[in-house]
Amino acid sequence: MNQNLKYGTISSAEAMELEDRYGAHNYHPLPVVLAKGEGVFVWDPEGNRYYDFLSAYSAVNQGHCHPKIINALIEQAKVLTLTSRAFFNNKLGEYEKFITEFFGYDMVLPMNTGAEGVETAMKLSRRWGYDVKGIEEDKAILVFCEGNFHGRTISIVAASTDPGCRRGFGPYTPGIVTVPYNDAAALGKYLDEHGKNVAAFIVEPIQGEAGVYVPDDGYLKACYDHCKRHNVLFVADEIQSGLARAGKMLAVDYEDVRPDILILGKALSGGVLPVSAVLADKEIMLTIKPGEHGSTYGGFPMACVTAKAALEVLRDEKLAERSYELGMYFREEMKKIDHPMLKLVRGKGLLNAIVVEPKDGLEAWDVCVMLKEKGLLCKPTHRHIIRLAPPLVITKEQLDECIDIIKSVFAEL
Ligand code: IF1
Repeated sequence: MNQNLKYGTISSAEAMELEDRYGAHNYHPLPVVLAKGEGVFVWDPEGNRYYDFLSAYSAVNQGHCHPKIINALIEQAKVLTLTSRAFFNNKLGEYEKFITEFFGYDMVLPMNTGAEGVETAMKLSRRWGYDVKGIEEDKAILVFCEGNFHGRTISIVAASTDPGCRRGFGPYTPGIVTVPYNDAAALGKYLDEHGKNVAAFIVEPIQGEAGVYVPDDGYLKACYDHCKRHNVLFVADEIQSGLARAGKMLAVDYEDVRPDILILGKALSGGVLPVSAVLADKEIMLTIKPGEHGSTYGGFPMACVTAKAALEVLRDEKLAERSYELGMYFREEMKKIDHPMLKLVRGKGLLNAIVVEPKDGLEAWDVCVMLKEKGLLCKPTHRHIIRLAPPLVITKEQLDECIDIIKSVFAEL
C-alpha cells in the first residue's frame, strides 16, 4: 500500500502509467488524477484538493456526487436497474411526464450519450422531412453551423468543420451541409435556394467546443424565423449550453425561441450516468414508429430516477439564476486582469472562456498547468482558449477564491 495515499489504492503516477499502457490514446489529459469529487471540489489520490473549473464539460452542473441524485440512484439500483424497452417499467412513464412538462413539449425520446441524442434528432428530422414535409426520398438535407461540435459518431463528424474531428473518418454521410455560425442571413440565403429539401437546421445556442462562442443577440430568433418561413425544423443542441449552465434553464431562453426539437444531455444526470433526451411535439415525434429507433439502455429505470432528481436540483436550488448572477460577476472580475496574454473573456452564465495570447513560449496549456499547481483545474480547447466552467453550486466566496487564483497566475506570467 503506497504510504502517501488518501483515496483509493493506487498513486497518481501509477494511474497515469496504467492509462498510458493499456488505454487508447484518444485524449491528452492534463497531468492530474482524480479520485474523489464532492460539490465544486475534486481530489487526487494523494489528497490534493482542486476546484473543478471544467465540470466534466458541463455535465456536473449540480456539483460532484450531489446527495439527492446519488441517493435516487442508489435506491433504484437496489430494486431494478434495466428492463430494456421490450417491456414497460414503472419509472419511465413518470419520468417522461415530468421532463415533458418541465420543458413544455408533448413527448420525449430517451437516449444515453449526447451523440445518440443528436443522431436521434437527425433521424427524427429526416423522417419528419419525408413523411410530413414531403421531401423526396433520400433528398433530405440537414444544415449545421461551421465550428460546430455535436459528438463523435461518423454522421455527426460528417457535419464537423474541424479537421481534428473529421480527418481520416471518411467517406462522410451525405445530405449534410454547413453555414457560417452567427450569420442568420447566410442561413436565410441557403434556405431561399434549397429550403424545399431541408429538413432541419441544427445549432448550438452557444458553441462550446469552438471556445464558448456566444452569437449576437437576435441570431437564434432570426434563424428560427428563416426556418419557419421554409417549413424547416429548428433543432437546438443544448447538451452543453442548457440545464442552467448559461444562466437560463436553456440558452435559447435568452431569445424566447422554442426549438421544434430540443436535445439535452450531460447535466441531465448531474454527471452520474450518460443520460440524453430528445423532446418534440407529437407531429414530429410520432413519425418514428415502434421498432424503428431505440437503444438497450435508453430510458432505463436508473436513468429515469437520476434525471428526475437532477432536474429537481436545478429547479429547487435555482441554479440558472445563480449561474446568471455569478457569471456576470465572474466576467467583470476577469476583465479587470490587465495582462498581454489575456486577450478576451466571453460567455454567458457560468459558461465562460478566456483567449490566451502565447508569450515567451508560454501558452494556454502552461496557464492550465500553473492553475492546477494552485488548485484549479481547467483545460484549453483549440489550443488558445481556456473554458472556465465551475459547477453551478459554487458559492460567491469560493468563486472569489478561484478568481484570486486566476489573477495570481497571470500576475506570475
Ligand atoms: C469529447 C468537446 C465539449 C457537446 C455538444 C453533443 C455532444 C457534446 C454541444 C456529444 C460533447 C464533450 C465530448 C467530449 C468533450 C466535450 C466537448 F470538447 F468535445 F467538444 F464539451 F465541448 N453536443 N461534448 O458539447 O455528447 O456524446 O459526449 O455525451 O468528445 O472529447 P457526448
